[in-house]
Amino acid sequence: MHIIDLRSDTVTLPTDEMRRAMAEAEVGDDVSGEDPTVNRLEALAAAKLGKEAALLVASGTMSNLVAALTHCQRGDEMIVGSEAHIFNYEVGGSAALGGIHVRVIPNDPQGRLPGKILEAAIRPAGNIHFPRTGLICMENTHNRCGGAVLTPEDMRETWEIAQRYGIPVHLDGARIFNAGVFLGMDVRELTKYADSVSFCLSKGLSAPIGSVLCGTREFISRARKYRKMVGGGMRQAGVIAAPGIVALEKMVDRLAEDHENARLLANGLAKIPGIEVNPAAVQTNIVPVSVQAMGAQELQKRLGAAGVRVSFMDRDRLRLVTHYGISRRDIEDAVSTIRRVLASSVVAKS
Ligand code: TLP
Repeated sequence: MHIIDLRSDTVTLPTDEMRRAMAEAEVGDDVSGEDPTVNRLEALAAAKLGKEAALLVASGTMSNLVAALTHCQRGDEMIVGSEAHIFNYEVGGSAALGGIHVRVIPNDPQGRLPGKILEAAIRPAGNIHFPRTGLICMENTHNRCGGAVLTPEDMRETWEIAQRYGIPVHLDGARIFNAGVFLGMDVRELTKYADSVSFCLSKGLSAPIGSVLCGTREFISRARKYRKMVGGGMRQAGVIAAPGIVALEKMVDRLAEDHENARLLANGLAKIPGIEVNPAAVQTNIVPVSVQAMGAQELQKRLGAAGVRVSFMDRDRLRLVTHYGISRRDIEDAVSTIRRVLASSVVAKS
């Protein structure tokens, strides 16, 4: 059976060029700053993100954790959106490992932090009872908000509030290049509204491993120490950096194809009774689907058995993600399989 894997863009496999780059990479001990390929990737990433310096880390989760540890002190409070990946899917690492108190405010459906609510959540200085607000986190594109894109104006609003109170801003830009491609804009138009930015090489950009944390030279040199502390100091990491360079140089523009496939998928799914999807809300490569016919977990199981793998969001929501390796034909096949599985479930019920 041909499996169509729409669980995540994390399932992408490295391209042939990436595999060759890994095999041929010039390497050295990166803990001592001696891996030329890692150094090249970090310089390239910093330039593309419009920051002074960058740090290769093992994963997006590690990148966000290292950013939080570098910005905050123990007992500080970090403001995140209720739908943020940092809050929902990172095992509570900043609290468990950094002693950082997480303050959650509701995201709006687009993944923004509503200005008035954000401002009200910032702790006034000088009161002995309060933790210090040490960091504000944004996410773009926004995973749990269906791959929604924050515009430069959205990000500027949060940034200006943070600036007014002297609070640093971290951007979880795991899929920031999807946002740039959607907006037809250089990502630096977005990243200029954050002090630090994390982005992932191993999602839509298809590299096998790695994320990069970017910021000022001073911030990154402190972050380097925290990366070591959490066990993320890698040695001949050039074999990871080499496909990352290919990802940044060759795989960004093609994200448009994933966005087009996601729209095709959403339009196809919208015509199927028993599920609900809003094609107009699909901006990038993530398609969230509300399930009415049965529990989301049950539908996920039935689709998996029929060869379409999707991911579970919550009791009545599934998520489908398009990526490198998924063709237009796969989308058409997935839609007809989903239609068939739902139709047979309805028949079985009656
Ligand atoms: N997201 C994964 C899962 O963890 C849910 C996915 O399949 O989408 N920030 C954002 C916005 C992310 O979507 C992810 C991964 C991360 C950070 C963490 O990256 P990794 O998986 O490399 O630790």
